Amino acid sequence: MKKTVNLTAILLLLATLLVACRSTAVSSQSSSESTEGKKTITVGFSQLGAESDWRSTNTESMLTALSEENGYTLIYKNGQQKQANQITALRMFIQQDVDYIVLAPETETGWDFVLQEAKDAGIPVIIVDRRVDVTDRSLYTCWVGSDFELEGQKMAAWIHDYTTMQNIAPEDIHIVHIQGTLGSTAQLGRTRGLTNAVREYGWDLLAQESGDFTEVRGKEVMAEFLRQYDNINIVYCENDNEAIGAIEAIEAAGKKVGSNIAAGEIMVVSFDGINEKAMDYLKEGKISCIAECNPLHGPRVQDLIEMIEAGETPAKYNYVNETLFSSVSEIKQVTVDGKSYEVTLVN
Ligand code: GYE
Repeated sequence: MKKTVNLTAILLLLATLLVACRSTAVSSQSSSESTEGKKTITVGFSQLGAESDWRSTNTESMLTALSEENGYTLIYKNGQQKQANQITALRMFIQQDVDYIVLAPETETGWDFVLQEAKDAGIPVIIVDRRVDVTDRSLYTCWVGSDFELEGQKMAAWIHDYTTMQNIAPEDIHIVHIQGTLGSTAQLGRTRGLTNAVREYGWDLLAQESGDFTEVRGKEVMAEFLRQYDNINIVYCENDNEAIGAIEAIEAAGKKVGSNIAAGEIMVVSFDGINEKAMDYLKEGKISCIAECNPLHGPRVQDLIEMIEAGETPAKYNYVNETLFSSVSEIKQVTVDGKSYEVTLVN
C-alpha cells in the first residue's frame, strides 16, 4: 500500500513537472512571438500640400519618422492646398479606424466638425506645424510647431536695429510685404510681427499681398509692386520661396538686391532657412536676414505618440527653438519683449 502511494506521488510529481515545463515553453514562445510580431501603430497623416521647400522637407521628415522600421503603418495624404481634401482624408482615416491622426492644416478655421468626428471615434489627433482655431481645444491632443509671431517679431527687431545703425529714418523705410497663404498660422504670426513694428516705429508700409508661399506668386506679386512703387527699399517675404521669386522680379526690373539701402539697393528678408538656394543668396548678400523655421517635426511627432502610448500626457503646445540667420555681421543679437536672441552669422 505504502509502495502504491509512493508511486502515485512520484507519478503526480512527474506530471506536475511536465506541465510546468510545458507551460514555460509555451509562455516563452508566446512572448517571442509578441516581440517579433509587435503590433504596428497605424497613423493617418494629412499634409496640406507641397507649396515650398519647407513643406517637402517636412513631409520627408514625417515619412521617415513614422516608417515601418520604426513600427508604424503610415497612411499619407497630400491635401493639394485644399482644406476640403484634408477633411475628406480625415474622414477616411476615421473610417479606417487608425490609431492616430496627424494633421498639418492649411488654414486655422473650419476644423470643428471633422475633429469632433475624430474625437467621437476615440482617435487622438496631433496637430503639426500650423494651428487649428476650434472652440473646444479638447478636440485635439496636442500641437507641435514654431512660434510664428516670435519669428516675425525677431525679424522686425533685426530690421529696426539694422536700419537704426545705418541712420535711416523710420519714414524713409518703404516696405512691401509678400504674405504667405492667408489665414494660415505662419502668415498670421509673421504678419502680426511686421504690422505691430510698423505701427510702433512709424515705417512706411506701401503694400501687402499674398504670394501663397510659392516662388511663382512671389515673383508675380513683386513685379506688380515694382510697377506701382519706385521707392521700395525693403521686401518682407513670408518664406524663402517667395523671396527667390521676388529677387528674380527685382533683378528683371534692373534693380539691385542687397543690404546697402543708402546706395539704392532693395533689401530682402524672409523666413525658413531650409532652401539651399536661399541660403546661398544669404551668403551672397542677396537676402539680408532669414528667420529660421524648422520643418523637422517627424521625430517630434514620433516622441509625442510614444508618450501617449506609454500612458503619459504630453504638453498641449510644443514649441521649437529657432534662430535668425544673417550675413550682415554688425547685428549679433536682437531683443524681443526683453528677451535676447542670438543671430547666427552665415558666410
Ligand atoms: O514657412 C512655408 C510653408 O507653415 C511654417 O509653410 C509653414 C510655412 C513655411 O509653405 O515655407
